[in-house]
Amino acid sequence: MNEHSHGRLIIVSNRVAIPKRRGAVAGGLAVGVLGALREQGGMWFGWSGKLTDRSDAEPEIVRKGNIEFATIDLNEQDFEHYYNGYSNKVLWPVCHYLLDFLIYDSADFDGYRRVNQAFARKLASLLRPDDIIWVHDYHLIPLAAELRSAGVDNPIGFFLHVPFPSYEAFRAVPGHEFLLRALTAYDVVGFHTPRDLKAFRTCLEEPIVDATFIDDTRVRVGDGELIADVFPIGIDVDEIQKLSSDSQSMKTVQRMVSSLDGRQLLIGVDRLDYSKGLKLRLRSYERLLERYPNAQRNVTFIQIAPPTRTGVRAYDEIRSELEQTSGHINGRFAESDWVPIRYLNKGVDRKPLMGFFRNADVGLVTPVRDGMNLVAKEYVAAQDPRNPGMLVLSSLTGAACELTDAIIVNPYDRDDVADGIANALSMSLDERKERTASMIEVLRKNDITAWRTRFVDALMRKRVGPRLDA
Ligand code: ADQ
Repeated sequence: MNEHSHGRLIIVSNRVAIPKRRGAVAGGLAVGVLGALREQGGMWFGWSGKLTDRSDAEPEIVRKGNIEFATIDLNEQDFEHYYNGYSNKVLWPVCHYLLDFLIYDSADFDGYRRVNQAFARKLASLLRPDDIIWVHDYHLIPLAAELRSAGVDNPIGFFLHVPFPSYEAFRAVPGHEFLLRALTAYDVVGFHTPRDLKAFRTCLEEPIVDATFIDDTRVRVGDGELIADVFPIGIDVDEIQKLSSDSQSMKTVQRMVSSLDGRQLLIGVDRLDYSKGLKLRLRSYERLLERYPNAQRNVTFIQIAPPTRTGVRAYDEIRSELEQTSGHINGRFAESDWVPIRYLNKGVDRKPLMGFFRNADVGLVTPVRDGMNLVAKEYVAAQDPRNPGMLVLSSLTGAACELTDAIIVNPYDRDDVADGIANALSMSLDERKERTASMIEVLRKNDITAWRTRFVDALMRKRVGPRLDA
């Protein structure tokens, strides 16, 4: 615990994940944030997941242990514009450098601003003077500016879970000047990797905001000061190791293993999202079967990808594309006693999932762009240290900045990925052990506690710094 840890930690994110039962599937953000709140105590504020035709609903507050969950319902139209619209059809694709997926409507931008204003208004009434506020992700960029206009003077930090695009991509966003100015209303702005921070600096150099760099992480903005720094998100290594070894006695895990019939297993686990490079991954696997005929009959690829953001057209399309591609590959290579791809269009609970990871000879993590990618980290942590599998990791993920001992591949190059998989499948036990041990060391150093402690400490320093002297 750090020296300034009095006062509540207020987490704000689009969606609040109230834990219902143990082992339920959670997104990357939820896993990280719950860990932070349990340690520090405080409140998690955001959308309830429910839609309403009203727009004046009061927050509903539920307490569980040392955490209060304060949720608001969103007006159906607002949600469509703010979430499906500006957040996921503009910001998500641009942050992932996938500009072809950008679909803009000015009504979406209006909705995005409206929902941020509503979040600020409703949150402001729940705040106490010694709270520190930590805002998460691209849905809520304008929140600090809105809170400041509502008179909130507390330290406010922002963490971006997706990549930050360099100015050449960012300027394609209608409203990017507004977003950039809004980002400078925070006290601390955090990214996963040095590359994201560098990209953010390319935006601050533009004459949109009046920003001067004092050093690597401190930026003077007008007469205030902003910290922009790197805080790589991590995992709870011990928790994953325990889940993964405990899961070996589970029926689901044992049935999966015995169904392999001694074949080597490749595993991919992602939300069904075009940034995850799933179609290219299937094509790379097809290339493996072509180039390394020995792999035929001797490997099984399980891809687990539950649908998300249904109702956004690009997401519905990718779903049917993947069904087609996996069907095509299975049709081309399957035998009466072997199917090359098992494609599961649903989520799996956390414990058996870690058990699947432990039994997989190769973890395939090949997004065309990813802020961090926690699956890569979980896969490595879940391995049996006596006989670990190997991670094949896209160079375009944040995780590749840290897990340099994985087999790093370019997800756009199917030959490179196929060779990477073949290399992983045939790697000696000594080399696998050595690489895994050094990756585990990195995972422990930058674990989930380090992530939240470093961010919260940076934010706390703002409270004891100039703000109190003023
Ligand atoms: P996501 O894009 O959701 O997160 P990721 O980092 O891989 O991606 O986190 C996903 C989490 O959900 C992991 O804990 C994983 O185990 C779980 N999960 C994913 N698919 C699953 C499935 N099919 N079944 C069960 N569980 C599944 C965003 C950013 C990332 C960033 C995180 C955290 O896009 O780049 O790493 O936030 O900052």
